[in-house]
Amino acid sequence: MGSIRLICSLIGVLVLLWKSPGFSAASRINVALSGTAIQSSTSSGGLAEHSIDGNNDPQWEHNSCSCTAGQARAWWRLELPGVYRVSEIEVTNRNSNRWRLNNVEILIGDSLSNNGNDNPRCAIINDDPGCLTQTVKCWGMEGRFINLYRSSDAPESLQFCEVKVYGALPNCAASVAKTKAHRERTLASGHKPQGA
Ligand SMILES: [Ca+2]
Repeated sequence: MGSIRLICSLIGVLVLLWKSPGFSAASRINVALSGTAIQSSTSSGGLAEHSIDGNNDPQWEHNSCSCTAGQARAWWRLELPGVYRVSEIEVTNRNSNRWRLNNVEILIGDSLSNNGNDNPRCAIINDDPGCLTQTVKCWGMEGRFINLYRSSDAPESLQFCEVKVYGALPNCAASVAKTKAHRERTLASGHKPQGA
């Protein structure tokens, strides 16, 4: 129990830091790095895990992009080590054949029904001509599984080079908030809080 409380406390501190002014995006934790990735099929050596290797390199030949076969309803799925409250997801496209990222849905949830492709949708993305890496806000949607999915029946390869996920374990965040509220009530009542 002690170690769980310590982990929750550390995550709570990170959440508070995250919300504090001046806390840069670069210092946030990309939780995708601790997950595992699979996809509907693999083509040309484009392994699913290439898109969670921490490398944004958009050049296909550098072996850091994932790629399915040309197929209808292609999907890629990230499994996180727990249920996370997801604030933002960054997706880095390839620097060629960029249109293949068009009409790709980002789904978040706990169900594996239809390979996770029935989970609630955070966004539909398209290639952004202005930048290879784009950020979508998911506003605290919760889930263990994050899918990138093209619902079209047209056979097409699903390709991209990196997916970064920013969020927190909701149970720990709730625990930290509950502890803080208890301490404030205790202080307001004039009693010295335990452990103070
Ligand atoms: Ca990569």
